[in-house]
Amino acid sequence: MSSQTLTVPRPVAERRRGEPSLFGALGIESLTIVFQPIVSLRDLRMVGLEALARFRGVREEPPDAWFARAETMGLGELLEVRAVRAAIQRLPEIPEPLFLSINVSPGTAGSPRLRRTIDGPGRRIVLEITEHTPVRDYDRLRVAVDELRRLGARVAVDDAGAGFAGLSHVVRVVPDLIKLDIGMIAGIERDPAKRSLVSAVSTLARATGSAVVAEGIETREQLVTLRTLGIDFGQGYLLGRPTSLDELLFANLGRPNPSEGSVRQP
Ligand code: G
Ligand code: MN
Repeated sequence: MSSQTLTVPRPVAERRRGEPSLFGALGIESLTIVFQPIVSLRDLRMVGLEALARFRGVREEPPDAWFARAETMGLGELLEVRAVRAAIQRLPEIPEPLFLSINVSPGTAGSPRLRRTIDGPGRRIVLEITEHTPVRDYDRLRVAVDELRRLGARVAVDDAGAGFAGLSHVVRVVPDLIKLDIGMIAGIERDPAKRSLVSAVSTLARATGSAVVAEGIETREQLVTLRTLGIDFGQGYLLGRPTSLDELLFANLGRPNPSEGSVRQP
C-alpha cells in the first residue's frame, strides 16, 4: 500500500473525528430539530418557525439540561452551533417568506463559528438571544449583534421579562423582535398588571421599530387579550405545538383554509 492512500485531507479527517467526539463526550445519541409556528395574531397566518433542539442520549433530560452540561464541559458553543447548523439544513424546505428563528445564548451570539454558519442563509434567519442567562458585557453583545445583522440576520430577545435581565436586553440590544416570556402571558386575561406591562412593551417596541411575539399562548382568552393589546405575533400550544417539519408544512394540505371562508369552486 502506498503512503498516499493513507493520506486523508485534513478538513475531512477533522470533521470525522469532531462529530462523534462532541456527541460522545456528552452522551448524546441523536439531535433532532422540531419546529413551532409563529403566527400573526391578526389573521393567524404563519410568519415564521422557531427551531427547537431535541436530544436522545444516555439520560432522558430536557434540552436545556443537555446545553447546560455542554457548557460546564466547555462544549456549550460547539453544541449550540451544531443545533443551529441542523436547523439551517432544513431551510431549503421552508417556503418563503417564512423566517427561521433559532436560539443562541448571549455568549454564542459573538462566536465566529456561528457567523460562518449563518453567512449565506442569514437573510431568513432570526437569532433568539435568551434573557435567562446573565450578560456581563453589553458592549460585547452589541458588537456581536451588529455582526450578525451585517450578515443579514435579524435578532430577537427571547424570554423578555423573565430571568436575570428583566427587560435590560430589550433596552440595550434594541432587537428586531421581542419575544415576551410565557410568564408574562400566563393569566394575562385576569391580571391588569400583566396587561399594562405587555402594553408598555408594545409601546416601547413601536418606538424602537421592534415587533413583539407573545410566547406560550395556551388559551383563546390569552389570544384575544393579546390581540386587543395590539401584539403583532404569537406562539404557543394553542397555535401549534413543536413538531416535525413535515407535519408542520404538509399536515394541512388539501384541507380548506379557514381564513378564506366558504369559497365554492365553479
Ligand atoms: O426559551 P424558549 O422560548 O426558546 O423555549 C421554548 C420552549 O417552550 C420549547 O421547549 C417549547 O416546547 C416550549 N413551549 C412552546 N410553546 C409552549 C406553550 O404554549 N406552553 C408551554 N408551557 N411551553 C411551550
Ligand atoms: Mn426561543
